Amino acid sequence: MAKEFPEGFLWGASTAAYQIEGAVDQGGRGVSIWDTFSHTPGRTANGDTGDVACRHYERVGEDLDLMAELGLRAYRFSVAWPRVQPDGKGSANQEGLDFYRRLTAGLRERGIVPVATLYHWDLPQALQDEGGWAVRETAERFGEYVAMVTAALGDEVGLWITLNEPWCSAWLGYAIGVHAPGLADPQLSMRATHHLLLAHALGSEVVRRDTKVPVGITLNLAPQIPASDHELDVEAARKLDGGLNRLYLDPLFRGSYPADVLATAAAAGLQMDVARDTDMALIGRPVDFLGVNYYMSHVVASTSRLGEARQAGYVAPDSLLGTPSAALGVAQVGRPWLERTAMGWEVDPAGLTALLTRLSREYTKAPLHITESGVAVEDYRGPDGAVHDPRRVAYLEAHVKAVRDAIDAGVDVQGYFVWSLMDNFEWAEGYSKRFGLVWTEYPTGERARKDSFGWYRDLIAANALAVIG
Ligand code: IFM
Repeated sequence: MAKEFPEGFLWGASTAAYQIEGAVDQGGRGVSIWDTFSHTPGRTANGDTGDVACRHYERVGEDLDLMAELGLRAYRFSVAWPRVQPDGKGSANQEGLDFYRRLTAGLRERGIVPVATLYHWDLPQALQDEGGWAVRETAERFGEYVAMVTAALGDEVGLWITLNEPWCSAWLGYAIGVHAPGLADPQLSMRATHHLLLAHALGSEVVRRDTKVPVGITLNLAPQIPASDHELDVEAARKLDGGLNRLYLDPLFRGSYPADVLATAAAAGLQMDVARDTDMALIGRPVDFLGVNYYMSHVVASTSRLGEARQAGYVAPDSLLGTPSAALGVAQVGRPWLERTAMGWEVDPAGLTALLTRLSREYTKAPLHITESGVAVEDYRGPDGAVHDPRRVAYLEAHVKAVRDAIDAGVDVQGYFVWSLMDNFEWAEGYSKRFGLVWTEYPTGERARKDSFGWYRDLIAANALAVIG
């Protein structure tokens, strides 16, 4: 039985500039923190960099045609700040803006709504040299950069997204150090968190001033499920929910940082010491929509109850010594009965329905867009050139169904964007992980449609899931 989606539902696919464009030294582009990071020995798998990536900068016409063939209603891309403003300050680089003008015009000609993310992790290196997101000036510079982009693209874009996944920028970049700029100082992550949220607020003001287009932010959110209903496990899950989800949702939708998260941070010697009261009012201004990137949920146990968690069938790490989790007294435990992706992430479509209903119940009635959902699979291209990826089709089908369940429960979900249109540079994992509907042949950049491409094309054409189990 087919189940239809609301008319006008935005079926899309997502990418990000550094992951696909390549051409890092063309068109007047400046150096980004990811150029520096990926060129530092030992930082990425196989020493991979985004220098060439998918050659999207040169193959943009072919990619637009692929999107049209797929029947996409929307395409989410990101604008590379160092292409537009090579040093993160000073005048705009018209050649960089022209690239995004051509891309946006090409989308419109094909009837595809452009959805533009203004920051997807590629900070100009020159701003990093002055402190990056750990300093307030970067948020102020972001507002100026946004004005350059809106002056060029303005109302041609259908949805503006200020930031992609600020948690990753702040914590993977400044505390855990596995993303650019590769620092290991959690106090800087606290400051980066605040300045990223401030940048979102300042950037949103500019979009509102210069366009009539809806503006929002994209967060990576993941339910943290207690391993049992014991109060210690419930408390452990609440701690991780605080650090990953509420640290961003509360300021955006309630205008303040959650008190329990600040208290946990303070106990670890970390302070939110750069937030000004006037900032919070700005950050808490309503968004027009919220972008949700969903890949997984986690089960969380108190470290004092790992034995009980094992007895209940969870897989618990043998030693947490020296990990941030140990300091917090919490541990994420595995569910061996769940499928895992090539990234090692547990597959839990029901977690998406739970997340969407929670957002609507606790945080916002603004429209939600799933701005990323997808899976890395160990794809293989056969001698005939075909890529059969039934696991990706099953994954996407289950997650689209989970979205449909949320809509049935009354949640206003207006779009679903597959991560990703094509295989690309998966950050610290380099080119070793493939998320695409389209296979990228490295390093030539040749494209090949995977089976999931045909599956998604048919879904979009029908605006319905063929079978609802
Ligand atoms: O590739 C990333 C993307 O850049 C941000 N969200 C998660 C994806 C998969 O890891």
